Amino acid sequence: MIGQRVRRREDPRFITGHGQYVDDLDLPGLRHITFVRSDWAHARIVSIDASPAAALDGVEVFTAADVDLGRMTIPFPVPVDERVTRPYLAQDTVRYVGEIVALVVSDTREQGVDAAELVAVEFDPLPVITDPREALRDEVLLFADVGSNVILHQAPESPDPDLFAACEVTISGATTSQRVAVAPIEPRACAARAEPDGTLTVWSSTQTPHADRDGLVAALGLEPDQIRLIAPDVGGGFGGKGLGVEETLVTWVAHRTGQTVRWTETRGENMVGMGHGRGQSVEFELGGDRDGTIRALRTRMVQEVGAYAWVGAVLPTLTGLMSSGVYAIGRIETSFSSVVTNTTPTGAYRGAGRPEATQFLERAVDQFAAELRLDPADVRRRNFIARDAFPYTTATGAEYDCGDYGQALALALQAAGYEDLRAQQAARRAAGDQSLLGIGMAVYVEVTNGGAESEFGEVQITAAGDAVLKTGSCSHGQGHETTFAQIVAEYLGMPVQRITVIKGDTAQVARGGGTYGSKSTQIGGVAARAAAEQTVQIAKRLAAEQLEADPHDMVLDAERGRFHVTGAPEPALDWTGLASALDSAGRLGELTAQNDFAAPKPTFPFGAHVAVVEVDAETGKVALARMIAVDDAGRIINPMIADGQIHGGVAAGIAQAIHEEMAYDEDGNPLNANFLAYGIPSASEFPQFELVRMETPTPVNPLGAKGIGESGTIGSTPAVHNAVIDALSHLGIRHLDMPVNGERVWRAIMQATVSPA
Ligand code: MCN
Repeated sequence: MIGQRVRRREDPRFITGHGQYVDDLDLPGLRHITFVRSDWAHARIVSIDASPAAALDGVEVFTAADVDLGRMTIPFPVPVDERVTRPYLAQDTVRYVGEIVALVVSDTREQGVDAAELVAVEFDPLPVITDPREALRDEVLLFADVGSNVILHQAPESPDPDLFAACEVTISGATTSQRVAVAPIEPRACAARAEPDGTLTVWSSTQTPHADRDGLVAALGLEPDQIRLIAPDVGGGFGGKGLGVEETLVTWVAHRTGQTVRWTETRGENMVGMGHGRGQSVEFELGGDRDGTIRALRTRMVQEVGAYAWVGAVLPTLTGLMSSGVYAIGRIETSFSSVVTNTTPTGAYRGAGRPEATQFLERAVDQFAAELRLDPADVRRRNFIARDAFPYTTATGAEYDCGDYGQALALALQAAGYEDLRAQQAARRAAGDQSLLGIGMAVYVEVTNGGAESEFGEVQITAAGDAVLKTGSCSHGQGHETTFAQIVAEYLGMPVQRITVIKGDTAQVARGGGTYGSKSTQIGGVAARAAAEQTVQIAKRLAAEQLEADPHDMVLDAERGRFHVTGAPEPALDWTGLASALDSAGRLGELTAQNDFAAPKPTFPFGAHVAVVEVDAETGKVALARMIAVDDAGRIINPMIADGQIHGGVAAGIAQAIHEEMAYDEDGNPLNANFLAYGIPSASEFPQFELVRMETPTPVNPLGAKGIGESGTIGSTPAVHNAVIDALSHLGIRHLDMPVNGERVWRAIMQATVSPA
């Protein structure tokens, strides 16, 4: 089963409208929660008058004064001053448009919207700061008592003033990985019900049910068995779904009032309320020899945190770790400052910290090649970490497991027809063609299961001889109901159809880390495999009892799912027969196994992306003509699903390069917090992606699998970015910010100093 293109088993449910999302749940006595959010980016709250709203029939209003929750904790330890963490409801100051000021409980959603409009908040505006580089100057402070907007800073203890002393050529430049919206098609939603026995049932559109349950019990001062948290179908998370202030407040209301309540985000609310992605700028210096050998790199990163410390604050640590990319660079110094501004807090978004590294490094390598007048592919090849150098530790301390970066680039360039494309480019330039051809490449390595976490899996055989897998991973679009069933099927010797995958319910799955960091297959999948193997061992012993044979002689014929003595296919017992015999004897419970797989290390997927663009010299419009992607995630469980993951990731990466940006005006008003103004692309904006298979199994886990969920996002952005600048390189253009399209490109062409001739 492993390696087969099995169709996603979950899709018939989704495409026929039978998915069950939080907002679909039919909950008796349900009341609705509406949040009153600030439309000021920075202001003192002078007063809140909730009485007109509370006068409406059945409406209750809660403000900070009513809620005894303290401050929201970040899901993992982040060394920041507690004063920069977020209060659940704004207390005396709001610090971004979208911050929650009050919450309304009502019988209907419509009444909630009306009531929210009646909550009268008097604001006294304060100076606003939205630009992180200006925020660095600390002229306008978000937290006066803290005294600085820089909430986290890391730099080498003793920076080397001679880092580039041995370099013949040193270039410097900058990239900005602009702020983007996570924009899952199902916005966030949470429902909570107070049960008669005093416990709570919570349904949440989340990636991490067990961690959310733990966060909720900590916030409410309860015990783990007092909250059951269920993630039903989840319509995309992309790194951004987990326990936030809203889910905690919804649960608090149910706990406090004994009611059943639900909140479902609107799109406009999602665009300002859900943590934004990226928001990092990098200044770099890269030096080396005239032949293209890279010797030293220095980066200074500025990370936008938004108004309160959240996951975004620590993303530069991952960027720093991955700064060497696929290259053997002898000396690297990185530093970063994470700064608060009057904007939505930033958090994880597909790639989370690693795309930023590839984005600056692949620009820097192109710039270095341009300076030396060398082919960018040649410069890359000269500097790759050799395929026989693994395991390899970079100058930043990342321990790469395995890779073959030269082969990935070779496959991508071959599929693209690189030499031919360069010839076409030269011909168009010579002919003065208005459609400028650009070829961009990016070779990347990223880290998945970066925290070397563990995961839980449990296999149970049912009375009918089918299997149930309970996994701590929490698929929210990735197709685990198919791929994890394939893994279990492989080791049980059972058809995929006979395996049910249960996830996302703390009452049914003993423990779990959830799904993020593209870690599920390499830990959850491995735990599932181990639990299946253990179940087979138990089954051999139990089948031997039934067949009156020596357990050491028993084998499983995995093709047919039957147990028999080695070398003697009859008598045999299949799963159905064994389960039925054990069930009759009241011993079915023995046919089960649990496993916690603790990964010894992270894994490092890699690949090469090539983009071909056409830029209209008169308008600056960028059209992506071709996108070639080689993504190596070790051994692939299901190539069809892996391809789908690459498609989604590549689409998101291209979108950042040429379409998307969350923009604010100088007063901190979001300018495009809806799908009319925000450039979220649809399939019609993309060419057919050209995927090339490459599999280098990792030695880190017995499946040989690395993560694939984020890879597409990582190589594609700089490949497209490089392609657009490559199209304009003959005009002397060496730098353009993303999203690189339209007016920005047109202006650069207008201001270009080099004539095409
Ligand atoms: N897979 C495989 N062979 C491999 C690796 C993975 O067949 N060597 C399959 C897996 O079994 C799984 C899928 O590909 O069905 C993704 O697996 P994996 O790379 O292990 O990643 P996770 O399941 O942990 O998913 C997380 C990752 C992340 S971090 C983001 S963000 C993201 C992504 O997945 N968000 C997504 N893909 C998404 N896809 C959808 N539809 N929706 C999201 O929100």
